Amino acid sequence: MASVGSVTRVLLGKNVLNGGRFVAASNTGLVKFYSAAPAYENIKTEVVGAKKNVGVIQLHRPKALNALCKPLFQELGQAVRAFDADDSIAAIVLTGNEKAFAAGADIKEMQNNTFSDNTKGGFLREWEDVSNCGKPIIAAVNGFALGGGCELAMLCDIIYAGEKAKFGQPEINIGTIPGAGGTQRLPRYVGKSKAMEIVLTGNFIDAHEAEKMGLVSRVFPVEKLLEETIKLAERIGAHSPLVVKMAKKAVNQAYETTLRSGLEFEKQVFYGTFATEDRKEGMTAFVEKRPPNFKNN
Ligand code: CO8
Repeated sequence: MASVGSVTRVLLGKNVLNGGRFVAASNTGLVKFYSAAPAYENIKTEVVGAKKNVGVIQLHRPKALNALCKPLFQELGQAVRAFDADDSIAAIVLTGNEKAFAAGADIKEMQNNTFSDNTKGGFLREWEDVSNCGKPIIAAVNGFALGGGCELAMLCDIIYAGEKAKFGQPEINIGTIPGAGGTQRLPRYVGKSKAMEIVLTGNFIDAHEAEKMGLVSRVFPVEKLLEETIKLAERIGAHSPLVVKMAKKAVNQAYETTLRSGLEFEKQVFYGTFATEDRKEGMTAFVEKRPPNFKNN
């Protein structure tokens, strides 16, 4: 897979990523400069796209195949919250590298944990930051997405995969079970029989199988994945950010409730769009045969 930096070179003509800080790109004028951006150690962040409205987060512990240690998750949560709060960001892309999206929770870190450590300390509580994000998050998965890595991809709203991606819930091999949604989200994506097979055997599935099962929405050549995912984020970013958030909430409700109450929720959110300026602008623009000018209002 092309790195975040090389895709940025393609998109912006210059690599500006510098250890998690945005550095001034003197003659592009295209890159946002965060003077107080935190210096992350386990992730990299970058703002890309023609409108500088896509936040990219790259998991960056390559030697450990992006194993999801606590400091990584704390940084990931911080970066997601920052992009979520930034009005100029329309959508977030979460990616890893060619070998691994993430090979799971950090086994070395949790090896000696006890039940009471996990319970008292709320082990990996930081994971909730990703699912609490109001903006769309798209996972661009190349290489291994295993255990917590597969669960992290499933926390995202859309999964795109490179053709060499491998998904799995291999926790059973190390005497435990998935703990961040693998037994709950996976059956909702792929159905009970396939989810059982994946969880009980620990077998990996490849990108094309994952697409056939509905876990992944599209598969791309490895080197095209990040570029295509950023394009998708930009496509979403052309719409009203407010209405995108409402749509995301409504779709997510389908996973939380019965059909009857989900339909009621949807209707209320649909009615709610009529309280927005952006709904008015969207329909007016359609009638006037011009592109809409959404204001996030
Ligand atoms: N944790 C820690 N280190 C890891 C992990 C991991 N999950 N995966 C890989 N590594 C490290 C290896 O130890 C190795 O380090 P070193 O060079 O220091 O020995 C390095 O990454 C490279 O790995 P390999 O040499 O093993 O690479 P291979 O290409 O031979 O194999 C595999 C790649 C198949 C991905 C293999 O590394 C593997 O099986 N990894 C473990 C996969 C796994 O079991 N994942 C599930 C972990 S448990 C989990 O995710 C539970 C989540 C629950 C969340 C709960 C929230 C509340």
